[in-house]
Amino acid sequence: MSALQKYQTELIEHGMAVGALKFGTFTLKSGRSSPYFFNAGLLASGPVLDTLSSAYASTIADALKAAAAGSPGLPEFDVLFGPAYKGIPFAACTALLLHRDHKIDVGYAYDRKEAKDHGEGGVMVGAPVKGKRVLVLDDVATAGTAIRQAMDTVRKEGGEVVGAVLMLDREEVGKNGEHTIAEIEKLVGGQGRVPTILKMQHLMTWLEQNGRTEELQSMQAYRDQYGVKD
Ligand code: OMP
Repeated sequence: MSALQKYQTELIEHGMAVGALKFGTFTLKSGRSSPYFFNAGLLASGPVLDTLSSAYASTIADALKAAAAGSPGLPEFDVLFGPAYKGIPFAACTALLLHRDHKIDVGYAYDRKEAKDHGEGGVMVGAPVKGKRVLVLDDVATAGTAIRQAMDTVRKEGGEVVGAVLMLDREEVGKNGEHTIAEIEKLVGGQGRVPTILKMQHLMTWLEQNGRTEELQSMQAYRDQYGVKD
């Protein structure tokens, strides 16, 4: 079991308190029946947004430092892209905190779900991504469909996706049996380019620390079926 950082415990406990992180039985977009679900859309108050955006910003800053020191990590980028709708406030707040707390200055952008045919037109709003190095920010990755879609949106607009940052890596395998995050890393240039705040194993550590044995057992059974091999 992996140790929990303070910001990881905070995010888990805030998530539980507002009903964003739930244990039970849930059908996922991929059709899998899961013993837990993390709905980032419910992380919707000032304090919770602070916890989440601070965690995104620290995760990005650490990954940039790692790469600068020659370890797997994130290369420098120009624009943070948060896909509509949930990604929009998260990208905006994270760009703010990268500036305020880490002295990292980047633009932020997001898309519209429906393209506009008048005014400024197009699907993109915010900092232009054309010809820019873009970091995609998203909430959860299971089979990788959502994150791939976000990457396609940026590429169609002429941006170069150099990495992605996620709130939760559910540590599942995709259709070809490979860890979803490893597949995405390959698409954006290699290991270390998709840092995540939380992994499924962190949720399991938290359940263990809190004596929630039944839920932990369901998590382990699910992981044995759909998860990466430990
Ligand atoms: P993939 O597109 O399969 O990677 O699943 C990720 C998406 O599923 C997210 O963007 C959410 O829309 C949704 N989701 C969650 O929000 N939380 C979860 O815990 C699990 C899922 C999911 O359906 O897999």
